[in-house]
Amino acid sequence: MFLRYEESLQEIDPSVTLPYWDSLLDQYMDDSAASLIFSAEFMGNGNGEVTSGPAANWQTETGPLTRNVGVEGELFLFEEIHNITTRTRFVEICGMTRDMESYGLEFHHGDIHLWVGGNMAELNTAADDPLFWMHHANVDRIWELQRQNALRAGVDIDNDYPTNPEDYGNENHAPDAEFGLLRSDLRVRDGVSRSLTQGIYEYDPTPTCSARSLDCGSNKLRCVQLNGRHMCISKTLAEYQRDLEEENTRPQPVPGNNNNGAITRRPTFPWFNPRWVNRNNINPSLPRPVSPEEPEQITYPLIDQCAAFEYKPIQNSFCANGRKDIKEWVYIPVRVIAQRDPSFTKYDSYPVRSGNIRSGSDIYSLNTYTKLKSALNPGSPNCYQKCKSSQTGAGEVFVRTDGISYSGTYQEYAIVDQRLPVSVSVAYVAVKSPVRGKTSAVVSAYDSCGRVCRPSCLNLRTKKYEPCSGAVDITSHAPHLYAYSLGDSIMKLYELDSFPQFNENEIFLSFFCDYSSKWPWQTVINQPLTQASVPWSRPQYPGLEVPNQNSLLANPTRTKFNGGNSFSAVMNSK
Ligand SMILES: [Cu+2]
Repeated sequence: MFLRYEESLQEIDPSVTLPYWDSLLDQYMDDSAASLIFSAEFMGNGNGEVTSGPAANWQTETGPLTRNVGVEGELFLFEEIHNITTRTRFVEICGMTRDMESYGLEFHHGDIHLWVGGNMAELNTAADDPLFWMHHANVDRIWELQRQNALRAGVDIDNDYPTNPEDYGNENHAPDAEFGLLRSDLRVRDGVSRSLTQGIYEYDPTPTCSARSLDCGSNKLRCVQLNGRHMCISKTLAEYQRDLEEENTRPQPVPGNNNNGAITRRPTFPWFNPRWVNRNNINPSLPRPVSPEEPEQITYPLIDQCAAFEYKPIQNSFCANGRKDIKEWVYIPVRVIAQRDPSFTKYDSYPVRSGNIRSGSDIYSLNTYTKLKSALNPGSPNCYQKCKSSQTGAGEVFVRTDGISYSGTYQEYAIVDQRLPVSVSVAYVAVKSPVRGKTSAVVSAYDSCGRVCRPSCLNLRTKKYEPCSGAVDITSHAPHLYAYSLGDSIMKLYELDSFPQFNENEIFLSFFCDYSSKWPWQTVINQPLTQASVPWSRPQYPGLEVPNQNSLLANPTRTKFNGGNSFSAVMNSK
């Protein structure tokens, strides 16, 4: 597909070659969203409507091209690419039922879609963003590195396409399915064959640096050392401009001087965070790469979990079934109960005992209260490496709606008090208006580290919340549990007559972000697809349905959330 794409571009401009976006260059920056790639010189701004760069003010079918970079998701990690490119069999990296977290190229590639956000985060609009093509060119590059490794191991590449339906997924990816792209002579399995991959294209190597050569080959990159390993990372726009200025004020070469006047200096890394620590978590039982390009002992930079961050606004597209209008949406309130993040270790308010400040554990910490701790019983689920935590104690919990009966998503976040062992907040999220027919949607919640929260729904009889799937049916029958605007939704929750009262019973969905290691939807797995299985499916209130298990249950053993099912369907990226 990429060859055809490149050929088409070359019909207009023969000098065009496809660039790939090696997002590793951005991942290990302190603030990846500040990368130079999101400047006018490269891909344009990363937040909200794209108004600079080559795609400035593009109108797509679903409205203006938008991005929400760095709000959720994650860029490729060094470790992920290493794991994938050291496999020798294609099935190891493509299967949805295999160890996706270690080797799933498809699985990890979806995190970048989410990280860019906006158009990129939705399956049907992702290709609107030019970054999509550069990201996918990179996915293909990683695949090619794996293929080269397989060739070195003597794998019969031409016959390496998986034949087990569990491995290749849906029928469009069956080995004998049609290749498409006007090539009726080809089948999907031919996509890995030598005839289609050898001698036709190659990938430029990604920039590297070493102790001997700190030059990354571009003045937009710099070399950093993390745990003894040198790697190139992108500059921010500010760093790039500062370096350019320095360059301009540098003494000009003096004729006859041997070193041409060049100043040899080690780069300084003001943003380098000493808290990036060594990690040695490679599974020793993993097979070694056939031709390891890395030294025996590999250490990976661990990203600071407590990096300072700013809340970034989210630009929703308000697009439902192709109609782009906030009037097509209604608002529902969602309660978020968040436990203190176990990795949020210290808030600088300490107990004083016998006249001394005891700074081992702050006064809010769960560790201080044995009874409370055993009642809340926090786990330690898997999460994105680069998750965010604020020193003020304010934390984000994202709440997202994905249409079932319509095409469209909505994203919002609640700000929770991370200092407290447990705190409550409300987010107002939008779903398609049910005025022209019942609306079905899945509501999900997860924190900035990708850890999902457990949904529960109000049982109107017992007035208690009970585990549910988060999938809701919303009808226009009265009484409405939705409002036509965010403002009206707030008005429904509060009685503002004299002294504001809060009507908890108006909130039918509640999420508990408890850092449990358990799969949050456990209670609804394998229940029949009927509304009878849930306690409060009364007609006048939103009913509940079990979401599509195949799409939602990407991997029941982990709680890292991959943004719903948006990117579980793209398999064959070549
Ligand atoms: Cu993709």
